[in-house]
Amino acid sequence: MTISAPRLRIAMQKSGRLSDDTQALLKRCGLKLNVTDRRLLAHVSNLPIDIMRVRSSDIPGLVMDGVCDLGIVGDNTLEEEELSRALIGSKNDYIKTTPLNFGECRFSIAMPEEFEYTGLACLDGLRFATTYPQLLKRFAKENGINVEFCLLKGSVEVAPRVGLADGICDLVSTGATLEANGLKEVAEVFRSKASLIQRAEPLGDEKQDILNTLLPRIQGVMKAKE
Ligand code: PRT
Repeated sequence: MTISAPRLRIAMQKSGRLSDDTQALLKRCGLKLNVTDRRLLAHVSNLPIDIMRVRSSDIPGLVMDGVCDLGIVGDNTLEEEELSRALIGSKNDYIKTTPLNFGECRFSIAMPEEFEYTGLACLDGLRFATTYPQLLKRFAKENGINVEFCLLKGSVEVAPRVGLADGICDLVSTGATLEANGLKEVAEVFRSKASLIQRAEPLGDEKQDILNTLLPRIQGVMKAKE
């Protein structure tokens, strides 16, 4: 029986806002990978690395549970999962190996344009539609206000207009989506960008050697982009 050498497994978003930048980063690091839409586990041909292509929201859990050695994910998704798992006592540790310079956005509270915003206190008792309730709850607690939330996985900006919520708390980059939906940003809750994360348990010598080859390349690409 032949025992194959360990391969470093990296989780990345299959399709969405982080997938093109992640794929470009890996290619600029010299990884030869053949990504086709149907192949969810792509082999890198010139290094012992496999790329697992999944939903962004699954990446923190896959790394925290040790299914993947590394993951590239937005800090918003990462911290939401960390807080959610803490609530139910699930394993939620990881190492943030390096921040990456793409996927920048802010997680902000936005209210209808006609709302008279006078400070965080005026949001007390209101209801917000959001995809990241734990991040919002943490912010509310830190600022001494009580908020209610309703969970929406997409089209969050429509919630106030249809009477589902008083306001929203969502990711913003240009602000164009808020404007198009009659909303204004009133408070920034969290600043996010993509990060490379690593499972908390030691990788073992062979996988650590692969990471030691990969990491300086990632940092070099990031530096060149600055
Ligand atoms: O579906 P999956 O589980 O893979 O993840 P996802 O639903 O989070 O996917 P995706 O592709 O929408 O976002 C992936 C990650 O990209 C997010 O978790 C963030 O870390 C990052 N990112 C950066 C953003 C944005 N910018 C962003 N603007 N994610 C979403 N948006 C959306 C926002 O929700 C809003 O609807 O873009 C709209 C606002 O954009 P502007 O430019 O009009 O302000």
